[in-house]
Amino acid sequence: MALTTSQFVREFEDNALALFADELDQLSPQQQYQALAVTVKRYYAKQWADTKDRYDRTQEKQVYYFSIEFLPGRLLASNLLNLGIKDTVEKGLRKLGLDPAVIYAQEADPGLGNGGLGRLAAAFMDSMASVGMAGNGNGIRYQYGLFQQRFVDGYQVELPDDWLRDPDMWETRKENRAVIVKYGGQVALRPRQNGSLQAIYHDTDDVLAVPYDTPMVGYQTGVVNTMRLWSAETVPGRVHDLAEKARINAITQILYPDDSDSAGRELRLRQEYFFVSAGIQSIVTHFKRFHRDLSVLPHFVAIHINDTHPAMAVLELMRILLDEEEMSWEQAWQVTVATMSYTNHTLMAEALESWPQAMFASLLPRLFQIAQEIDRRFRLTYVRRYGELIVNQAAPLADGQLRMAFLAVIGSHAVNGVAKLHSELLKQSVLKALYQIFPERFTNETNGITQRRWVQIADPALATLIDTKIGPGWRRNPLALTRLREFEDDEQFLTDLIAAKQQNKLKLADLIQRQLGLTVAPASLFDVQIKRLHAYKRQLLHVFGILEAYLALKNGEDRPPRVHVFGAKAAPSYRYAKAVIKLINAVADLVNHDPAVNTKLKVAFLPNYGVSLGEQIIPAADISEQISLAGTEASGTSNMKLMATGAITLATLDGANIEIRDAAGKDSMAVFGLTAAQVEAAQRDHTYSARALYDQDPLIHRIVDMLTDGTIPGVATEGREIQDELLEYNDNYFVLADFRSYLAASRRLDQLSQTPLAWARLALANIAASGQFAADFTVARYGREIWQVLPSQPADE
Ligand code: GLS
Repeated sequence: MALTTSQFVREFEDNALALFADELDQLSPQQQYQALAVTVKRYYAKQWADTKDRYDRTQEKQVYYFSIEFLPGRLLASNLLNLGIKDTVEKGLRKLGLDPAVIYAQEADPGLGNGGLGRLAAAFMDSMASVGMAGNGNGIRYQYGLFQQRFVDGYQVELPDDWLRDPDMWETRKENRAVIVKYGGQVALRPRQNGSLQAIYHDTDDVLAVPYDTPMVGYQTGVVNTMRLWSAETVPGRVHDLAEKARINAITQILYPDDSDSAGRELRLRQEYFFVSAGIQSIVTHFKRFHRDLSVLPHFVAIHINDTHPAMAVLELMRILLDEEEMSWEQAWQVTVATMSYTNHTLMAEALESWPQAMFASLLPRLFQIAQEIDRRFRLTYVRRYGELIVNQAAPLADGQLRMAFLAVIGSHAVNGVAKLHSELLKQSVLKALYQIFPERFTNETNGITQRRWVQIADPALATLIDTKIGPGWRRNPLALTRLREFEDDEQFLTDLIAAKQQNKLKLADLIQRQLGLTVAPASLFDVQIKRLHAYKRQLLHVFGILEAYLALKNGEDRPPRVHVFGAKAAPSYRYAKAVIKLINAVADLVNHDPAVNTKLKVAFLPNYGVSLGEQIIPAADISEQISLAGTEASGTSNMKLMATGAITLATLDGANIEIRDAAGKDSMAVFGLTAAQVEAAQRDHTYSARALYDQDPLIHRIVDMLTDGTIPGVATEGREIQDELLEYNDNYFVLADFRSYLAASRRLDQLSQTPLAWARLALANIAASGQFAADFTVARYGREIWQVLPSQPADE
């Protein structure tokens, strides 16, 4: 959009005055932020209204992305960038004597997700608007996001994430679009005249679902899509006692702080039904304003089930089509399957949700009847062809449980994993039986990231440098980054790349100093691992690498200096993960205070990792640790963000690491460890013995002993627990098995760092190859292959 600096300054001042009845310089930074946000809101409001109006007029197919998590990050800078007015606004702010960075930092980072899954959902929203697809988010407006993490004496302490304490400046409450969600009660079925059954509900608990809409501003497309988050309230005019009110408020009060762990609690089930039912009801209501015949729904609407949490969308759409629209079962089923699609995001058994049938039936009696009928028809249809065994393995109801992933596959026309390896493993393991029955439904859609946030906003030094070589075209079409390959022998450019990275490292060093009181040398290698804390991600392997370096340095060996940067939250109930947090902090204490090593080795564990902290860490990384046990990380996305800003990946052949290596070239990644097939074989044949490695390898012996022999102060309990996991429970994630090979790969990086130009060349290869991992391309593929919607602004892939 066209905006001059002076126009912006005038409008900003006006808005500040109107909001706070004061001049700008009298306002707190938070008030200045609010006035600025209001100003920006005015710049996109018309585009937002126009986009909605256009969708209504043209009836272009709408994608509804159902996700229990969204992690959009701060939106101010992103909205400015996408509107094309970031430079103008920043110039205006400076003219007024204001620091844009200080104002940006006023915005709360919406913590409405745990990790990669929620961040991916938010990236998809940004990308759909940016490629001109009609994408709508549907989720929960949690009053409290994921906890704020502090460290006290090295232990994780969880504080409430009261992200709505200052108002969310972007959301708009849409009272006029509220719907009622019903729980519990009884259902009676009565035959209708046309032979179908009418469901009559008694004694239900009713909750009002009020939507809050947040704009998803496309990157200079004029498209502004909507992310709709639902909040639970009491139904006006009904009498509720206090306990009932509290029960209703609880539905959208907190985000479950679990990632790969299914919380398995009734409240979670209520949450899931809440946003699913509200979302489907509002889709159908909106659709009926324009169409009489619901059988054409799949031509105009695609509903995406992001992981199993919204899988009951299948049941809810069936309920509405059967009970409210009086469709026959056959027709309702055909419409539902054609409308739904499903992404699986993990192989972790504990994350594949299933609900005790009794619990499900009492909270959602009508949905349970529908699930039973789906199960009955599924068995009937396929048992003759596939046999009892396979049908039992694949059916939604078994062993007293309702298995949501299976329901999602049966009720969808397309199912995908999130990286090539993951999509293959799905077919061979958890969804094997269903793959035999519905092979044509299975596809792969490798995850993606938004270079807008991670490069353009978070790494302006790199972004401007790239512009000087290939022009700004990559900002719209990240594939243009491949042209950077032409400069791999341009020493001046490589030197400039190093300088840009150095500038980012200085900034991170400053943050580490401020947050931890720890001085780190920006000339060191910054070795970064940022992700949820989970045994399979193997932060422990990284710690063992640090301990090996510690021993070597103590022994007088010389090593290039390294700073190990961690960011990770552990689920509050996940004991092992919390033990590893304590261990990392204790190792940090040990090495950071030991003058014999601390000029060469530092450990910085920054608390409260999230999108905003990621924006500060990622551009400063030299090494990206992607070291999960092969076959366990579905895709990973920090691997893509870190490569895009020129870190070199230290990785197992897991998740999307494999595709990153294929894209950037074999030598551009330091690969180590067992392959997924090797791990599978070792598990199947029981050939792995951690104890044997401990007994045979003196270095492993020494390091495992360090957990309990007092070398690392303060970890008597945690060290013992971790040691037991390794030796008594045979090291479920093969940390010891991969340790030697991890070390060797890490030492290769030490070697490489001795030749800065060679290092920079590999960094460049990674940056140049990162374009294909743009979420813009990922959503375009989903559009083509799954949702049958085309981007209106195709970037040339
Ligand atoms: C996850 C996977 O663990 C990640 O590997 C993946 O990148 C992400 C997005 O697809 O989804 N699954 C999950 O439950 N949490 C994740 O972050």
